Amino acid sequence: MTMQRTTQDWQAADAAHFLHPFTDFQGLAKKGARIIERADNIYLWDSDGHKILDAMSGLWCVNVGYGQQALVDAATRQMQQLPFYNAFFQTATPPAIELAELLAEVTPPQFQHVFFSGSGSEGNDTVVRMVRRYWDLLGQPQRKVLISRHNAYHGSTMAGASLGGMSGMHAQGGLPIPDITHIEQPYWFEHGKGMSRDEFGLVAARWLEDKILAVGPERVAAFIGEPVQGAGGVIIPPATYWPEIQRICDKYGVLLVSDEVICGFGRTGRWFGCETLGFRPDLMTFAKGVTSGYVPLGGVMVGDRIAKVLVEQGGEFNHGYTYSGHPVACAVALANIRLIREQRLVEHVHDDVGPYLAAQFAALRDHPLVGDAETCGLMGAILLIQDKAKNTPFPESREIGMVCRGHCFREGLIMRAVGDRMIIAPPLVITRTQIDEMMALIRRCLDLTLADARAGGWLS
Ligand code: PXG
Repeated sequence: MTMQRTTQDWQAADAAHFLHPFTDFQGLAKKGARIIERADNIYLWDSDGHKILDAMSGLWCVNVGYGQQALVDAATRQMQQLPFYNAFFQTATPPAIELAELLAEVTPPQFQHVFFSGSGSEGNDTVVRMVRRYWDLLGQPQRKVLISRHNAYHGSTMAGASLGGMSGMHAQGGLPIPDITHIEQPYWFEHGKGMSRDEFGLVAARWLEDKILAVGPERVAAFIGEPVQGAGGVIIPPATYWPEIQRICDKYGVLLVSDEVICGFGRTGRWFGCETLGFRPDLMTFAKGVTSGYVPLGGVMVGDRIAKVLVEQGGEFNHGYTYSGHPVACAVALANIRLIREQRLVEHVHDDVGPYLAAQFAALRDHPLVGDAETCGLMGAILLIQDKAKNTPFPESREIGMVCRGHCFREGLIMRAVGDRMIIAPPLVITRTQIDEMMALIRRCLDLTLADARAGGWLS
């Protein structure tokens, strides 16, 4: 029998041994980690018994919510029958084959093939290897350059972090790796002053054309982007942006890669973000929502243009992971995707809770701290602003987002802060009543933050 440990016991053991991702180790050791012990539906409970509404779906992944027995049963059955076998040496397992088949069904029609990885970062490493291999096979080995965007997030491996546009990540580890370059993000609030959103969308997309011409079109292999940037702060591009990106990629023969790690599996109100934002990628990275995070799984959907070359001209592709097509992960993904279908969760987001959340967010714009509030499906961002009339942001040193996030934690709500943007991405199973509950918490936390700002004289 294990001894019941207190929160302090957990925190001490955690500080002594566990190096957390993206964490100031010493700072956390002083403060003590928050220990999450159990979950159900859209709620978490910490080790002190506090109930918390998880408006971030774990880390953008628990699309079907917590406690779905069908996923647990699928994992249990598969672990009993065959917990592991690899897919390397001309072998395969039934769950991996069935999942490949089902993914071909739910993804856009150009996708009939999948390459499995264990995570989104690994998936993006596969993307880099695969697009360069594709151009090698076509006799254009000089096409090595991948273009991405500032403030993008594509993972934390060497290739993932290089594709990402987070300068703090590049600074640690000598990144980006060669032949990866970035353009500015399509963030209207920051870069689109004086333009309508639609005008700005075209301007931002044409930064890609400028970059292709600067690099030399014969050297550009691919462009990669998240349909809506997630970790960067839920940056929703203007409707004109992605169709123009598509046109430019087509014009120069550049491959188009959609990183669907967050946007995939219903998050935006369609199965994949590229369907909502209106473009037709050649490759799609996925992870997170494919299993609703119950077990790790990622991969890359490979469009027909590339699959044909890899299959017919390929020879051996010297790339793969021990857990490519892990049978337990694939069994859970199958149960998860079937559940999304049976419960019509994509339609639920598209027709019901997505529009409902959009209306609630629009109403937040009246709040004195809110400069903008926007959503795409079940992703949302609230921009906190110092002076609404003059559109002045808070000084960075104020860390207004962190102040608001502190209130959220205390009030029992998980809402993330990315700079001055407060972001949410709740589980797709959320109901209208639960959205009302979440919005009441959000308003309360905004009011508490406003009270701090007034008391501190931060409003100018
Ligand atoms: N692409 C995108 C678009 C992501 O959001 C990855 C790739 C990497 O996936 P893995 O499975 O390797 O983590 C992600 C991951 C945040 C946050 O702070 C977001 C992610 C991961 C960690 C933190 O919002 N997204």
